[in-house]
Amino acid sequence: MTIRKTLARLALAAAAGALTLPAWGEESGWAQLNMPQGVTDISRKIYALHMEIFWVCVVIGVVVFGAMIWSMIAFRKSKGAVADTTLVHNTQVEVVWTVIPVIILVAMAVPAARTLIEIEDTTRTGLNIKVTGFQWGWEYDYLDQGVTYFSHLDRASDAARELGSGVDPTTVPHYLLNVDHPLVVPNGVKVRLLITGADVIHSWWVKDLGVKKDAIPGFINEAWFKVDDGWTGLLRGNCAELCGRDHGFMPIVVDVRSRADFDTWLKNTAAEQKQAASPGASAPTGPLPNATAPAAAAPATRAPATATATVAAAG
Ligand SMILES: [Cu+2]
Repeated sequence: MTIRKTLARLALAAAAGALTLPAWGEESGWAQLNMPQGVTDISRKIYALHMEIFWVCVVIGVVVFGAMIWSMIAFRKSKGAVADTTLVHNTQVEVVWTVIPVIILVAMAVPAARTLIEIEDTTRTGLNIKVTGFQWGWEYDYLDQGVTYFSHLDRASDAARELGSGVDPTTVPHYLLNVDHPLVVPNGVKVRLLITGADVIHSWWVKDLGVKKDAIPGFINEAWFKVDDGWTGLLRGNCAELCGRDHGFMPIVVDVRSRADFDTWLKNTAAEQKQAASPGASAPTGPLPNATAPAAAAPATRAPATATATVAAAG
């Protein structure tokens, strides 16, 4: 009786907990259970494939388990059922149950292969960015513009995650999902990523872009995305390869801007970095070139203070 009471109480508590779950990311409710549709043509094609195959699985599951359960109940021994052997080694039946799965597999493979080929097509890109994963953060290198900077977990999350910090993580906006310097990209432009690792294997994963690629030391993996024309905003992602102690503390933020905004940002950042690197510039640990800029613009426009110092501090 007491066990039953305890179980009932636990079930009630679990139900109450499920109803009051905090919102995670942009999605809420049932959308959290499914993969997102994303903001690129490819991410929507991946979603469509996922749904198509999901429904194929549902139909097969219902038909197979339905027939199985019905047979077990309707033709049980206690009802006096006798095994029917007409289907054993029946050529017609064997042809049918071979041909139907082949048709289903081909119907799934054709659109999947088409999308895969498109995902691998990294030609005709408008912007090339090298992405290097390291313990623990990301380095973004705009190859043709000479802009390079490091992206780390934001300070608020970093402070709250310390043992005994006294900070309630639920009070930190986008806890463990925010960075100091997001990857800034324009919309409507095909962006090619050259992904590699500096120490161990990481994986650059932003679900809304439909990109998840391993960052392997000594190898360069390619990926690309083209955010819908006119879409602006922040996208969040994570390292998707268990890479060590702080694997959970190297999020990814992608700041998608209009073409004009992006060009301005790139020009300013390139100028700031050039100035910081020139002889006679202030010491690397000094204030950032545009530290007085409005707070709203700060995260993306700040030049990376010097990467080596920051990386060393992070380890
Ligand atoms: Cu990692």
